[in-house]
Amino acid sequence: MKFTVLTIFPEMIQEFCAHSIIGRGVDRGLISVDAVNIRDFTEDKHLKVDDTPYGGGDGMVMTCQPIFDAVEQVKSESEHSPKVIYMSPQGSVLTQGKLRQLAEEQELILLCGHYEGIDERVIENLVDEELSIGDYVLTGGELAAMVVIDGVSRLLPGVLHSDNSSVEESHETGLLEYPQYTKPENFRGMSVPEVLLSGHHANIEKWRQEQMIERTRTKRPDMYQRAVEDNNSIIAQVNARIAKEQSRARRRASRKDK
Ligand code: 4G4
Repeated sequence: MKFTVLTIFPEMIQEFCAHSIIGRGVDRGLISVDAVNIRDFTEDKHLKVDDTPYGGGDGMVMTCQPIFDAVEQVKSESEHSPKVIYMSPQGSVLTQGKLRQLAEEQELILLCGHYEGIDERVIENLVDEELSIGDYVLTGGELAAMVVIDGVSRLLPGVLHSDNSSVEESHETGLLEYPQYTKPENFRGMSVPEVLLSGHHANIEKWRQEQMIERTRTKRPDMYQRAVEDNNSIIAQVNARIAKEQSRARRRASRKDK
């Protein structure tokens, strides 16, 4: 997967992509990230990339010329006719499903805005998709682009470890992940749930499923509601088990009565 990021702060992108799992993916040749400086394309003699808004108002707007030239140059050098994605608060909100969709592409151009945003003619004529990482405002699109690079990259084969289908869980199941613990068994008097130390795999699995449901219900009621409506298989499994245990308990109680 190749990401080309159009930005006035290429160092932010380069720095981010040199580290951790993304950095390793780059080193292994699984990801490539090209941070292109929009300012390198300006024809303005003072290297300006912004101007005052028509109609008046606060702040500055990024101008068409350097962005059109940058996008045209990047596209002309590519064999894959990459989609241009504009990171903006006006975009559709990013989801795990959208990341999975983007991970199918061979190359993406991520356009980062600053100031009050970009001249609308860029959005109308160059941008294929407007994406937001959430309903809040940032000073620039770079952090949002880094979120996309990170979220897409971890879905690519070989970036995390051998099989990333297993790491996809929480959003594949439509539920939150179960809690995790590691050594030591006792830290400042806080212990690890007994069942996890038992080695009883069926009970551990049961406990984890119950935790996923309970956590989702309390921490993300919106997500839980969706899961119930979608006949979530884990919820169905746990409910069936509870029903079975209850009917067994009732039979035991009625035997004692006789
Ligand atoms: C486009 C228009 C993305 C881009 C205006 C970018 C939040 C997100 C920007 C702006 C961004 C997001 C300067 C307000 C850059 N903020 N939620 N800022 N602003 O994905």
